[in-house]
Amino acid sequence: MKKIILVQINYTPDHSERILPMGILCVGSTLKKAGFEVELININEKEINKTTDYIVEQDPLYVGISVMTGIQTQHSATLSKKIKEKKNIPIIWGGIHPSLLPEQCLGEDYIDYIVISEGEISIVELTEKIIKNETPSEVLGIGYKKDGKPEITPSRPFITDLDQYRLDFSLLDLEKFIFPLGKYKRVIAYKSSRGCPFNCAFCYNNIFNKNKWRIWSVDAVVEDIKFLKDNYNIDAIKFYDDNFFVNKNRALEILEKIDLPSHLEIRIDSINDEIAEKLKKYKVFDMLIGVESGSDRLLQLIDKRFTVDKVMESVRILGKYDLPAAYSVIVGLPTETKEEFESTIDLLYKIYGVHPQAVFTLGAYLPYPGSKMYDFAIENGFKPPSKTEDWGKIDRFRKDFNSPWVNVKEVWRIREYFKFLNWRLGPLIKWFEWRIRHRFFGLPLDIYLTEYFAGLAIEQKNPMGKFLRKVYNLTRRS
Ligand code: B12
Repeated sequence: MKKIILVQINYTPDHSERILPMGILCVGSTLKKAGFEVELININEKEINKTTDYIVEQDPLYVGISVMTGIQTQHSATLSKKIKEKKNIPIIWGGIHPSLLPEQCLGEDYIDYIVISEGEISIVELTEKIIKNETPSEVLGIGYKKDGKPEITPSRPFITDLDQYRLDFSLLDLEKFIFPLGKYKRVIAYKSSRGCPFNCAFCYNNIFNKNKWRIWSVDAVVEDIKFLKDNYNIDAIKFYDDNFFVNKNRALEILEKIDLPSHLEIRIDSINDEIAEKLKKYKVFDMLIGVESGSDRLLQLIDKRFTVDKVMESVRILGKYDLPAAYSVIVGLPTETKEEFESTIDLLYKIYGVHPQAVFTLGAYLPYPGSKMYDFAIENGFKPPSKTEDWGKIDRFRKDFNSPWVNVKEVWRIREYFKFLNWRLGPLIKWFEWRIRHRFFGLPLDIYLTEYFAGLAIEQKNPMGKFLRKVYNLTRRS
């Protein structure tokens, strides 16, 4: 029988090719368990041509591609088209993008089937139908074409016992997915749960996960991580759960039992003294926290269920325990006023004042299909692409993203200046602080220079890079 090839295309500029491709690993694991031969290919955008030739030569039963909305959509469309130009191999798209826009995806000539939401069971049933050359109309949670028209089957209930669906790490060369992060040298990505019970209006969760939080048991998680520690010498874990702290006791039990430093996401309103003390004790070395906005009206609009006062209360606690955190905000929300935009910059600067370990990330709001705020965004001027590959422009990495509500280039500059605050570049820091305080974001020559020299120092490519690294280490210590 022909083998199955599963592909995920990552993007070199953000080094995402080092993050474990969990989507194809999940579905690949169940396909293998069901007895199919399956090969996983994780490539970057520069390897599309080479991979097309390889796939055509292998002539698999089908190619399954994991697709997120953004630049990955565009690259996945390119790969699919190139394969189809050379050979009519069936192409299946799975992952978040086809789950949110099934009809638009099936409208493309180069996509034959889509799998919606959780893929583990649907892909096995669909594979059996493809082998028998039967119409997959009874397979839940998929889309196919009938006389060239999209047909979507009823949705599939979520897996109730995720422990029955464990990852088969042998499908990948894990060494390729171990990356350095901060002072840790061998970090790997991992997800211990799916979904989130909250309802943030910009997030994919309410449609993709229907606000249902599902988990692997503590024992299963601890066993996986012990395996990674014993066999791959992992020195830290980066949890990619949508919301790791939904059940506080479970989260803390995992952190205690894995006995490894970790990076995780947590809601700011979960922070109190008791939690902060435990996070410190269990060696949490970084956290991504969405504080989203400095305006209570906008926090309400996006249904965050906390206020700016609550944010500051928790930030003070994190500062007191000296816990590193990256605070993320969204600017350019529909209906945001100039004052509200300013209040978000003020909030970040205030956090910087009370939490010295803080890092900041600031992004323009990008409407994602399926999120609660999507229709509101369209009513307020957002024009969604009508072709699948055009979703490639809806990406934070593209400066040509055209937000109706904010100047994306200015947002990028502000983000850079906040990033430099954290780099502690000696006396230069005063200059960046001045820029932020006076909202002077024009003539950003300093950004290009700082990025250039920082690049040299990080890569330590030549004597200049090594010298800069030394200077940087000295200024950090002082
Ligand atoms: C890791 C991650 C990344 C990594 C990905 C790197 C990598 N090598 O995988 C990086 C850092 C690159 C990244 C970047 C971005 N990300 Co991201 N990311 C995630 C994160 C945290 C985990 C994704 C994951 O691996 N999930 C685990 C797998 C198992 O779940 P899954 O992909 O859903 O897979 C299941 C099904 O979808 C399906 N399936 C998946 N693939 C396939 C393939 C086939 C063939 C089949 C049949 C089924 C199938 O079966 C799987 C098992 O049930 C999610 C949030 C989350 N907690 O899930 C956000 C998330 C996917 N990212 C998101 C966003 C917005 C972005 C960015 C735009 C960030 C930004 N704000 O600018 C960029 C865009 C990059 C791009 N488009 O190329 C959104 C997605 C919105 C959307 N509509 O796609 C999410 C949901 C976060 C959020 N809450 O908003 N991200």
